[in-house]
Amino acid sequence: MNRRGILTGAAALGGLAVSGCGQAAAGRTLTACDVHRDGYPTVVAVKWIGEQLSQQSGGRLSLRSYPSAQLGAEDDTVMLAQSGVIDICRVNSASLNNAFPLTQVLSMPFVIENDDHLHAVLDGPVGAEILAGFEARGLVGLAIYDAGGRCFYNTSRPIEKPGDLKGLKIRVPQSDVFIEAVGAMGANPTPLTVSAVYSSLQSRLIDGAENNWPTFENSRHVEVARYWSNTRHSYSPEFLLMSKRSWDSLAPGDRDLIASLARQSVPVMRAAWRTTEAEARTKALEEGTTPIDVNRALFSDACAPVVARRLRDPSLAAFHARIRAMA
Ligand code: BDP
Repeated sequence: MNRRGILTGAAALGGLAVSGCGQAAAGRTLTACDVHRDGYPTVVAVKWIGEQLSQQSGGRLSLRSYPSAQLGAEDDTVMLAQSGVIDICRVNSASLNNAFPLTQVLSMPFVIENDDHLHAVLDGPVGAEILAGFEARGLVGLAIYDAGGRCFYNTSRPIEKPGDLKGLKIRVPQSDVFIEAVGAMGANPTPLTVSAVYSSLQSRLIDGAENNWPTFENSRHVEVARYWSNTRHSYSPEFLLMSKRSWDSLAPGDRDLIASLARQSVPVMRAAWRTTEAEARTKALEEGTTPIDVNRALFSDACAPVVARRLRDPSLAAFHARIRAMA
């Protein structure tokens, strides 16, 4: 992690903790962070949890949300949560892939077919087992949220088949799964934080990226990258994680309340997601995005060898088989 980033985030929270001391008798304020701006469905869902938490605890517990990457990039905030500096972080599965291998199965290319398939997987035992896996590593898995299907977009030309990506520098999250998959589909994968994508597209450091409609439109990548290819190559979902240290410091009844609110926030998030995704798509098309239909099977075939290599890990293979059986 960037040391300056840790210090800035920790200093901001240190200030909060000091002011929080004065409120000790009044209650406890949990910190929650997100890289997306206020109004994005993940931020909406976590704020909903906060409102319910204040109400249902009679003001003893509350939640303060830090959107727009104020507390750092996603992998940094995961470490801050593990060490108890941040209480709750919302991050994409991609930023967990390297450190928490089980999450790879949800980020892999072409493992999930569509939203219904994603929901069946996340709402069933697979989702629960993956969430439970964080406990041994200083975190508590609270919920998994939608992130839609990720697609390629670029500044240069229509991408219809994997070969068209050849020579293009495509930004990917800092995840080996994404680096391998995007490379297998023909592009030069370029790992960067999501906050760096807009300026990197503008300066032509990269030719494109891959993400969902809301990130493309909300983060204004739409202004620079005109060609959108409907690959939906990954449904890499969002994780809501709590610091195990914070969790352990709460009374059992308060833990149950947070766990239950996190579960109830899933339909809240999905409702916001459906509207936001549709609106983002409409706005992007109005702003001049050229949508390109693709044959998904060609992209999936290109990824097959890298998926097969990952599935040499028997625990990943077992999860992958269960997920595919639900497709
Ligand atoms: C978005 C996720 C966000 C990730 C971003 C990325 O919501 O958490 O940071 O993708 O590509 O879809 O890094």
